[in-house]
Amino acid sequence: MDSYDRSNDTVFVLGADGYLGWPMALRLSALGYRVVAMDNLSKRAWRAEIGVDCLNPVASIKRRIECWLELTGKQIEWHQVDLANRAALNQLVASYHPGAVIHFAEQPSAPYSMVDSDHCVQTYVNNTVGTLNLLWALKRGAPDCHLIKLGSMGEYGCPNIDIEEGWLTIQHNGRSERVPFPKRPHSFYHLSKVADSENIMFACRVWNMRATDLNQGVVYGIDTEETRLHPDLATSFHYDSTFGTALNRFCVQAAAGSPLTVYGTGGQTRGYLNIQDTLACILLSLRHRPDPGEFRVFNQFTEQFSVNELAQTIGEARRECGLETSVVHIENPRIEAESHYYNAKHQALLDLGLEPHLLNQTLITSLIGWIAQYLDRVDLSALENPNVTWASGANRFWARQTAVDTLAAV
Ligand code: USQ
Repeated sequence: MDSYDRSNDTVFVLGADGYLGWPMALRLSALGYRVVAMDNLSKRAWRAEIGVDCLNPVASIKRRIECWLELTGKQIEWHQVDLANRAALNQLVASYHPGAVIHFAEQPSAPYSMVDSDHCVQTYVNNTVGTLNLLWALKRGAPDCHLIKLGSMGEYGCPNIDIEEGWLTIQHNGRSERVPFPKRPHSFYHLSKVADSENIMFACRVWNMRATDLNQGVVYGIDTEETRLHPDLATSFHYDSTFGTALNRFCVQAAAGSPLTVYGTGGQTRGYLNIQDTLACILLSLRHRPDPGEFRVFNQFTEQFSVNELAQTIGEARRECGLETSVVHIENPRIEAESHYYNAKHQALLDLGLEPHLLNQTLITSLIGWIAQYLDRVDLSALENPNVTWASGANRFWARQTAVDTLAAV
């Protein structure tokens, strides 16, 4: 691992219009990196497809960048590009020679990938082909570049043994080998991330590339130092059952006075982290590069909770404010273990200096306070039962699709 602090280097942020990509682009720009932001804006189209907007109004990417320039005098260079477009990608890599690429540009929702065969294939192609195109473009135009790829803790699934950080040493017939930790993911979305991990590992092995695969847990929160400077710099906050993640969604349900929708018995345990720690982890990875040929894996989360524990913590935070929250256990739309062993290691980023922002009642109360200002934008039906089930394989966003079609026709 070499230490790396060339903050005048060019860094690509792929998926820069998303929940995490946008705050990351701002943070890097604030620190003085030359930031080249790219996105194909597909998340905005998927949002229109499911028919539920973000909780907060989200400025266009052009307005976001303009607002950042007005406030700070700092420029973020912008390219609307799809990673499926190999020629465009090759050209961008060849002309900028990035020192690092941070790759968020994937379809991020497990339920979306389980809607039907069309959504599954779309997710798989978007994620894996995009990453393959990126690997080939880097091999050709910037072979020394550090690829930082957002993977997922869900790639591992819930094995009955401790989850290591990427690797496992096994003994077999008297011999020993260090192998990638076995993966048993929760959805086709997570499977697409497993395929990415394999492809990146292969590229490091055969082309001597350097990469960090960040197996990230469920991210929550909204505020970063930069996004709070102006409403047009805010990141997008999803609360629907397709793109909203558990804790963010529960906080909106609590703010709206709706019951927290625990799927099944609620023993499902996952790793969680604050959005501020996402930025910190990626910066630590950026500043401590792997060696050429090294495929490095970090488990990127700070705490683990069951869904029941999350609901309970939110209930306690509300009680502190004199408010009551109810919880409803609904039939689990996913096929996943609801009671299982879970102990995932997450030491590597702490060793690099991560100082976690842990979940507490003050944080939940402040998040709910932020949510409250947008309650008139909440689509209450999106807080209720999810409309994608793992078993069906023929789900549709029917109810809301009609509304979007009508809008499109106006
Ligand atoms: N869950 C509920 N009620 C809800 C929503 C979710 O009980 O209203 C449960 C789910 O069944 C699941 C757990 O909460 O057991 C987490 O679900 P989630 O929707 O918050 O997260 P998930 O689908 O796993 O995916 C999210 C992000 C994904 C990221 C992943 C990290 O969408 O991009 O990769 O978190 S991880 O969970 O570690 O795989």
